[in-house]
Amino acid sequence: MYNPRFEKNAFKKEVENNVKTLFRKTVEEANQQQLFQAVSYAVKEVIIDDWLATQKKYDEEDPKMVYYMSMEFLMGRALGNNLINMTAYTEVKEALDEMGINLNAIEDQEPDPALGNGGLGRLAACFLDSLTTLGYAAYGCGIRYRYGMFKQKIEDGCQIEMPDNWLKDGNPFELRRPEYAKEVRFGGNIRVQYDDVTGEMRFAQENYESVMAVPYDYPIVGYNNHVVNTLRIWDAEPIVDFELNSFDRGDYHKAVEQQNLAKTIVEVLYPNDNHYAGKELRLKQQYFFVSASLQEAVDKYKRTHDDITKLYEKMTIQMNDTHPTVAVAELMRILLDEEGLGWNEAWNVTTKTCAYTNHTIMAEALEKWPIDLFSRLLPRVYQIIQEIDRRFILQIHAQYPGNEEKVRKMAILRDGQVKMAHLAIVAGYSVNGVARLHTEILKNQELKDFYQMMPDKFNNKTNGITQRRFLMHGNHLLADWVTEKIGTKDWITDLSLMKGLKPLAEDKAALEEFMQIKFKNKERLAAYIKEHNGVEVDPRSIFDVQVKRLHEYKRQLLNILHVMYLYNQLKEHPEIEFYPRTFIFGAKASAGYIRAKQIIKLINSVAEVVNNDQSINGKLKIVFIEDYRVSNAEWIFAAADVSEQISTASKEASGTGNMKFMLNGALTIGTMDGANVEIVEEVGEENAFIFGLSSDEVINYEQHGGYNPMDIYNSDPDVRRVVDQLVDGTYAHGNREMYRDLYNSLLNTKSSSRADMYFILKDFRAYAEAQKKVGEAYKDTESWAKKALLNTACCGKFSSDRTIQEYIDDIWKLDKVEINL
Ligand code: 26Q
Repeated sequence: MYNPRFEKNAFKKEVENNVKTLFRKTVEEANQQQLFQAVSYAVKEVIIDDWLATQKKYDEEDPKMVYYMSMEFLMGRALGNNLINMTAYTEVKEALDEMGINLNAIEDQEPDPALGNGGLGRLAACFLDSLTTLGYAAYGCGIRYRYGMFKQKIEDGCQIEMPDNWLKDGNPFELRRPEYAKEVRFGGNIRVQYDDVTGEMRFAQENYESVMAVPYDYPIVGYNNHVVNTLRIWDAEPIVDFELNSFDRGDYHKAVEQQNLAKTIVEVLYPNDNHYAGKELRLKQQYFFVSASLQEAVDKYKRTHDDITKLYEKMTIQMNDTHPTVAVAELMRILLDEEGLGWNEAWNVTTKTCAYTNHTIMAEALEKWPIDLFSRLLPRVYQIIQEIDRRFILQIHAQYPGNEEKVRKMAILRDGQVKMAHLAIVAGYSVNGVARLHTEILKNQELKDFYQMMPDKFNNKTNGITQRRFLMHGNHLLADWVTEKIGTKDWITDLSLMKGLKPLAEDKAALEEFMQIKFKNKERLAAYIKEHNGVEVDPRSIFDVQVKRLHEYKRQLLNILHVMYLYNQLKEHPEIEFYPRTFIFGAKASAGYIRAKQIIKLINSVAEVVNNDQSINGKLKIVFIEDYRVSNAEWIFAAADVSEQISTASKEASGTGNMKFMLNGALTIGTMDGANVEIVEEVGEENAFIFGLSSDEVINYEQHGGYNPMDIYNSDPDVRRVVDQLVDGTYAHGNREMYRDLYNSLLNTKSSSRADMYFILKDFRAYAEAQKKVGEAYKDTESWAKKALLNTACCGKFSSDRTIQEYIDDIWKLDKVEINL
């Protein structure tokens, strides 16, 4: 497609000129990083026109917009993705080729903006892509962390965390917007004043510390529609830099304090995934970006509207988990204290504006802030929460007279804590889970009392992923093939069209082409592994992949114990028929999560032993990919034959990696958990390998104190053997203590509240059986190809475009915008 905005010669000139003005160099002299910058600025130049046009359109049409508030946006690299969405990738690649610049090489120069941990952060990024592609007005609101997710190095099999200074070379796509800076206040005390005229109470914060929140805007480019939305992430700067006059220059101490506060607030992303740590700085971060975003949102509204009580007609706020939930109290504060509304009016606006998405039922992930900490840091916001709580308890009493049990279970303030999920549910007009099963568990177990009291708020929005990044960009061979086979590119914005591939399941030639593409992607990944791990893997072997954050509930330990079991089998019965397999892992562990780090070490230890054992003829290889992140994920999904989705049933709210694998034609081995349930529903149970306890069974065991893993240990010699190998030195150069804690976690009640909390031994046999079926199925090349192709063909439901349309229809009710240039 000819794209006049990327007229070749003009674009080349622009790149040349950028190299000159930015670096005082010629294209020949510039290094790859400088070329990346020069090209990115040239691309941004084109984006800016659409960005302005979009803004103009929004000003004219005044559509309702969504503010997606999230502590995390795991964007991944921008350059390639922007080019794809501008439908200019091929042309720009050609233009650069002519200049002797390799687009892929310079794409690789871009630091991966890792402003997120895992699923929740990546979901936010996919949502912005879909919102913009569908033509809806949206702001992403978050934090511009100086250091994103740490870089992972593996040394001696252990994870080492290195700082991710992603901004060190500057970021060509960002735009600093100091004109929208907002002051955010912490601590101090609240003084009540009475208005001389009206006698009304006014609340003034005194003796507080404050910082200036300064926004940086990132363009979010829609696919082929000229719509550009904004990700607005906030940096903190000392107030003194802004208001020299109002600042008491004598107070040097205070100036330094403010400097420190500003620096520390945005310093680093907490690398916890599904784990609440109760750190004061984390609460500061939350309030910091929420307050700044809300102040700006209200200002923006007021620039063109005068009735603040109608705010909810023009904007809605989606809270990505409880992390930004302080938004409900901050919005109340703005409406009460700054806009002068009465409580009922303010509450009416707030409860029509805020909505909440829950991403987990893991108890340790629930945010419960100690009241003393919370009230000290956010005194006025705390007062408001007290009043919300007081009124809510009255409501409970009215609905359940005399039922103190209900109050105890549902109150927002209880046991010295502020329960953020309760606040989000009480103040939100919508509460949603992220997969059907997850939402059912919320309604019937975790949030049952709330569901009974306010059933209409609850709804499900099964997650999705963007095919633009995870097929078009990550797997262009398959993308082109799909276009050719279904005869249209429209799947790029309507993934349901993938079902047009279904008839090809009976077309041998097509199946061969499909598997040939898979093979090429496996070769590409094998080369990456060779370069980064120094391990030779055979692209003809089955690529069995588990990539996701490391967490006990995700059961990487089950996977590696099974690999140990396979190895034992191969050693003992060298004659057995065994299709060669490569087990690929990628995972970061939270820095403080010791047991997760032990599992990483174990995987690497098993890899070392197995990969170097000549006697098994390379039939088994294990690879731990260092620094798993969005950019290498794109290649990994493209190359996978088998997708490991083996969480303890009921624990994984949805999962989204599972969908990326499916899209790329991998078969799922998994439990009936999260979105796996819906994946199997779409593709058919015969095209996946489902095993293990159901969520009902798990929940039932949990309600009865667990199960006894010793029964399995004593009765299943294969299980016993691998468990014993954790403490017999096999994988620890003779050291029997190295994995003692993992051993204890499986067998010993003292090491954790329950032995084998995640039912690893309980599910082991079923998992091994399912894996056996994988091996058998793969031998029948044609039948495997069919199953793989059907996974790609049936993935339509799992586009984030579908998810977003549901959010819009059921929750946000946004107005669609069209840009005609
Ligand atoms: C909380 C308090 C303090 C510090 C950190 C945190 C914290 C940070 C990140 C708590 C949770 C997270 C991330 C959770 C997450 O990624 N959940 C995943 O969300 C995905 C998108 O909905 C789902 O697909 C996954 O199933 C879910 O685990």
